[in-house]
Amino acid sequence: MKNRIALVKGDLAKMNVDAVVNAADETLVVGGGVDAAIHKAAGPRLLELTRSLGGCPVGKVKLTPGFDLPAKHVIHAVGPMWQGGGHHEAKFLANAYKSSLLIAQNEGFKTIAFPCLSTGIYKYPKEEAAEIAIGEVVKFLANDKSLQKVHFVVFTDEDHAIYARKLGERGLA
Ligand code: AR6
Repeated sequence: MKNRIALVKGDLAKMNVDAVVNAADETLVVGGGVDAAIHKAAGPRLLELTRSLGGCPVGKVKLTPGFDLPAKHVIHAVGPMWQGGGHHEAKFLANAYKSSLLIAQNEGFKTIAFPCLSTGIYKYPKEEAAEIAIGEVVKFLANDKSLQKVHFVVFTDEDHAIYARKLGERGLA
């Protein structure tokens, strides 16, 4: 398990993997944060395509090519907006990770990179979100033989510290 999980601090849009997961919103039309970085690096063909997809519900994903990104594909995952915790946010966030992993498995992808879904503009508490992210990936990898590497790509020192500690506690760092 340990060698199938990596913690990276940096820009998700620079990851050379089969798929990067984008923190999208339900419209799939360009926003801020990591979504903006992905669209900037992927070029205008990505926005042209995502505009035509009819959106995506919270907790679900849609797959596109990566266009000008180093990544071959983008899995557009819609995480929940934090509303205090009583609106099934944890379930929706877990579903966004699960749906991303499932589509990667179905497509035969070997490598995937996640940002910290929902923890920026959507304000999901970072600790709780990291627990869900790591928990879902570990659960999935335990029953999967196809994915070789899951990268957690963190952008801030704070997220790096949270993930390093949580992975360390599980013997995965
Ligand atoms: N590489 C990796 N991580 C990044 C990057 C980057 N280039 N830029 C930001 N992050 P956010 P959300 C981190 O706000 O909270 C968009 O407008 C950031 O530090 O991108 O799910 C969508 O269209 C944070 O840890 O996504 C939606 O409307 C994480 O990425 C909305 O934002 C997620 O922050 C989604 O909000």
